[in-house]
Amino acid sequence: MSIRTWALVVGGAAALTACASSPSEQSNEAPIRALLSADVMMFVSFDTNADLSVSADEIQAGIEREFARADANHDNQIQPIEFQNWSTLVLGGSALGPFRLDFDRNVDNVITRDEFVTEINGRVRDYDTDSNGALSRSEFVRLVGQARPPSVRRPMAPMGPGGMGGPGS
Ligand SMILES: [Ca+2]
Ligand SMILES: [Ca+2]
Ligand SMILES: [Ca+2]
Repeated sequence: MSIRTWALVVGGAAALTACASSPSEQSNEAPIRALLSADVMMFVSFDTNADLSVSADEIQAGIEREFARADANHDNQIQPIEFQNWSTLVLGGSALGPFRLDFDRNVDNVITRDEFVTEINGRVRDYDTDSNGALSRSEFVRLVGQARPPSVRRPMAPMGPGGMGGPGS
């Protein structure tokens, strides 16, 4: 699939997400499958060995790489302007999410390393439907009716055992 086509799929998914709250309306039709969040573009870029699977190691390395990319002034926090720049580069803009407040859970206007790691690992768990710790391409494609709106996140929980934790875990 060309990049152009792929972008259209993502754009279409954004439009469809708006009506995703009524799965019953789709009951007489084939399920709609789509990419639902711009974070897919980032996760695909984590596949450094190009085996089409994003392994746990690749995810950890990718999170570190993206945090470093975002933290342009190297103060170990992502300020709003830094997030905006990062979002434009990595997520293709701020239209699709994940959004800054998805990361900044305590709404103190900065995204700490822990907040960044926690949010991305949470997204990994959401995508990892077979819970094998790696993400395959098919796991990024969802039924629209199963979509979790980007702004609704489960409360931040302590990193669980076996979680792909941050540098301190
Ligand atoms: Ca890989
Ligand atoms: Ca910073
Ligand atoms: Ca914060």
